[in-house]
Amino acid sequence: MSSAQSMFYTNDLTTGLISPLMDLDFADDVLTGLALPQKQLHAKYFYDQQGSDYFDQICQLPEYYPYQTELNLLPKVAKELAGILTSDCTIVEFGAGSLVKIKPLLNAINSIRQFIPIDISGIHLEMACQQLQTDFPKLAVKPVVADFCYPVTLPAFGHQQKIGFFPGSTIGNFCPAQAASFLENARCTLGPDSSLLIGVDTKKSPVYLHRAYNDADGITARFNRNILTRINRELGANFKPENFEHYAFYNAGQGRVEMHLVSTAEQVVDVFGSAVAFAAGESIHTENSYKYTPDEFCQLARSAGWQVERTWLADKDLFAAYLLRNPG
Ligand code: AVJ
Repeated sequence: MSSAQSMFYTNDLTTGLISPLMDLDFADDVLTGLALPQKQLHAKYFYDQQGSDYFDQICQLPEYYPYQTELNLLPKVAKELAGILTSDCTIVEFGAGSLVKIKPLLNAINSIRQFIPIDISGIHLEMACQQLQTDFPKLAVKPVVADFCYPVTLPAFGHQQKIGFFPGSTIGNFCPAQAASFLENARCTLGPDSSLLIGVDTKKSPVYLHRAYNDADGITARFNRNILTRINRELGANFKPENFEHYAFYNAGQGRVEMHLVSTAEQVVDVFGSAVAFAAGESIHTENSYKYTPDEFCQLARSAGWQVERTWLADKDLFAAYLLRNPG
């Protein structure tokens, strides 16, 4: 799969970015997902430019606790890491987004020489990198536009110590088996003696979770529906986003928040030349957001060959950060 994907990517030597030429994977994934008995779309497709902007707005919502909770925890984590990471090092961030969470680490850890942010949203990443470079002029910033669901080829590291950084509970978008294979891939990408600092949302009251994914201003609903607008624009579909309702709930059996778009009427949508029929009340499953108790997450990390060095729990156990170490 990784070789098929790399066919559509090219190295842009002027910016150092790797950018997609044409997204046939997207068309293929959408048509395959909409043909399943439970229609589904992969959550990574939320993040076009508009979707990345909506996500930034979600992070400012009082209901969406994971963002601010993790951000408040990071200075403490960074201070402890500064004591461990004493030789020159490279940080690789998976799903780097707006590059806010790397700042507490850069402020506290003087030995970081190089920063490699990986994100699927190219323009968003490029703009964030320009800002970061202004704030940290001596840091070598080497952005990579890529889908980290596949193994990613990184720019040369040199012989520096390597640290992966995967904040935001983005790992929650993967089902546990995919999360384990992501962790294994990351371990291979980062190599022997590397570490991974990862932020993971905890299990908690379903009422609290429900509020976080059903904000009063309806920003999460807009974020959810934007995936249809994107499919219309990029794949020539004719979804009417207003004919789909945002529906998010905690599925306790699976330990995940699910987001769906529910068709408010019987309708047929043209997608890339295919007629996709919806019954009234039928849904498209657009996202899973798995939550892990510390025990569950430590077990998952160990199953992927990592040692758990340190666990930090935020206020009221609302969020967790883990420092993993690759022994091999
Ligand atoms: C960025 C995947 C961690 O699952 O909480 C926010 C995305 N979805 N509100 C999450 C999201 C709805 C978020 N992640």
